[in-house]
Amino acid sequence: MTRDTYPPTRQPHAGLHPAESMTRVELERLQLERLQWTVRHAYERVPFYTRRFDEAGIAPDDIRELADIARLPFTTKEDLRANYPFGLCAVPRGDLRRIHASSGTTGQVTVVGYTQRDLDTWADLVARSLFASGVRPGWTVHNAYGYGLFTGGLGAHAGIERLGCTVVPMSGGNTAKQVQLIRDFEPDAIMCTPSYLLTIADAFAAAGLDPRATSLKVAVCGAEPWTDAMRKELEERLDLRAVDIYGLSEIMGPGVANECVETQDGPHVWEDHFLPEIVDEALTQVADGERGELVFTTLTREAFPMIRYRTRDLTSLHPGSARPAHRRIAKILGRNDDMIVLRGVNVFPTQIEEIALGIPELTSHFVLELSRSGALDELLVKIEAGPGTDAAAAALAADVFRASIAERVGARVGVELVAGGSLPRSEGKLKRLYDLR
Ligand code: DLL
Repeated sequence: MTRDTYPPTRQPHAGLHPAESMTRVELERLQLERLQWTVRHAYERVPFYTRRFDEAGIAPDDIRELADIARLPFTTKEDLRANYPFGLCAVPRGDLRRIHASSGTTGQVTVVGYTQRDLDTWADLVARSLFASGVRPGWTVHNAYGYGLFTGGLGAHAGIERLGCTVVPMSGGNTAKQVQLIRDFEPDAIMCTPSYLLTIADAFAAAGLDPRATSLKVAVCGAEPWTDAMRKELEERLDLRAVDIYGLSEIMGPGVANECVETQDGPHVWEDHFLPEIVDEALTQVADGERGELVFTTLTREAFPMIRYRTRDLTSLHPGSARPAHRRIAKILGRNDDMIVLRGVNVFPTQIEEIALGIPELTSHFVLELSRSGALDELLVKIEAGPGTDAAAAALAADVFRASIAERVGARVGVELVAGGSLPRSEGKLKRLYDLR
């Protein structure tokens, strides 16, 4: 079974897809058609959804308007694990053209599969995301997202080609070679995690090279939470525009949402393919502008349709700006499973990052160590001071850092200055939190 509604044209090499300039009313009409298709497709093809919908007493014909989505049951990461590997697949195995997997924190991977049409849509949406980022056909794009089961490398790769650019399929790691090839091939844009871009900038500096003197004009960064303070740091250190790309394997991979370079005000969700909602802790939908957990329903996925998938990412929805019909998500605060609850206060690594980058003597190289003393949890922030900062200035900065965290986050934490270069450097997704309890 294929979708009955499909984009009228492929994403053009230059310029906008018709769906990007629709009115909100036109977009919602398309969303409703596609939601009805998806719900029926999932219900008829995936026993898990048949059972879930039957239990909830809802049938595909009950979806008459977009608001009816609130009657559908949620899908969670645990559901994906329980149906590992192909229980949620809605097409015959032979129709899958590719499989990706995301490594869960508990070790068990979750699997996603794509039909040819799913892969085409994905390439189109990454091309759309790159165009929104300011990348143009004919450019060379250095792709330092990891290749393999992770969706970052191959997902970005197909979109770079689809836009009509030259891809350098570098993958992650091997930082000295990244530096060398950026110098030799003179790419116009780079795709990698924000923390890895920082590692690359450090490697330029360590080699006595000016990171501001590269050919790079745009960095398309995502796959992990990062703050506007980090954006500023990257833009200043590398003299480029850093744009936010968001996505997750369960929904597609990179390119579910992307920021526009002209506004840099949070990723636009490509709502012709994904229907976003924000829910509170009671799993009730909240209004646009309010923060909660981001939930996605895929609207065109053939192989692995996802109904109300709970991402665990905390953010809020806002009206579209540079693409008026497509709502934006605010920068992700963090995942609710990355949240540290310290004596009743919620702490996110992004809050610490923002504060650290506001103190000139400190760097964004820090880790969080959670330990237990008696009945109480304690958080220690280990951080590197900037190169050339003398001991007295660094100690003073550490005091300011501790006090700012107490004031702005409301949490009492320990701060320990560690030697420059002693903390692990990112080669992809950065691990900030070490739970020693
Ligand atoms: O990280 C897909 C991706 C690759 C996105 C390359 C962007 C660029 P997963 O490995 O399944 O997929 O991890 C998805 O990463 O739920 C968020 O918690 C986080 N994440 C992804 N993009 C962003 C972003 C890829 N721009 C999980 N800002 C998501 C904040 C992000 N967090």
